[in-house]
Amino acid sequence: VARTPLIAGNWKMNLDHLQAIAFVQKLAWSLKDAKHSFGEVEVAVFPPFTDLRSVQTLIAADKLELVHGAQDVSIHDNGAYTGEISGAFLKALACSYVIIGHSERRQYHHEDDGVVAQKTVAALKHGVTPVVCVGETAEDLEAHGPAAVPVGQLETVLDAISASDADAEIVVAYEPVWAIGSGQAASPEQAQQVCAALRAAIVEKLGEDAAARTRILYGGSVKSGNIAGFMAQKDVDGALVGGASLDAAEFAAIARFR
Ligand code: G2H
Repeated sequence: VARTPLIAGNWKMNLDHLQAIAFVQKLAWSLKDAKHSFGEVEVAVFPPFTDLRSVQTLIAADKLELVHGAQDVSIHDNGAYTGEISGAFLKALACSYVIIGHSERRQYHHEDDGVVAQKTVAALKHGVTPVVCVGETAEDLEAHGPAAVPVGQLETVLDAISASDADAEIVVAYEPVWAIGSGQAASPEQAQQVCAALRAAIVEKLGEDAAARTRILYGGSVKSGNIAGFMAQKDVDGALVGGASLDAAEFAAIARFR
């Protein structure tokens, strides 16, 4: 199965809606001289919630070769949940994707594997593809080795998908917590080892076909200087980029990884 690579820019809590418009215009310009065309590589941006309508409108009006997604979703559909944003709202804003279970949400908002699984099912229910983040801390790595913790995190999500009648297309992002924003990326071989273990877990829980279709991204201090090494790995199908996605020329260079 040929999996379309996905280069995803997680803006985190950066750029307001006016800055977002200027940034996306600059990014679209920077991507114009990409060596490969949209379709061969999918490029996605993940702005804050307050930017989504502006980014959606700009992408549609200028027919930009970009898609957009959100950084989180509620487990609920609607109702008295102050501050929450439902999958239905994201779908209405034409979000293709939503990041779920980023380590910053796990750390600062105490999201555990159960909540991450519920959010994944909620996104699928509303037709927004979840980008499910998993990864080990430095302490996990020391205590359990490289793959045990991320595989365990993913298994909880896969069990919830199996138990629901949701359509099963997900994207998985392997983000070792020790590599996030640290400038110290995993090696391509380390990333491949864990991504292969994650794919094996998908084979076991959802079957060969689902595993062959599922894109698995590496995230954690990705930049234009190290992207090629990750993309050369058999089980790495793209990248979730944080800091480097806030520089349009640099992010476009990452999307031109070949
Ligand atoms: C990990 C990553 C993007 P960065 O959080 O999700 O950020 O590329 O800055 O390490």
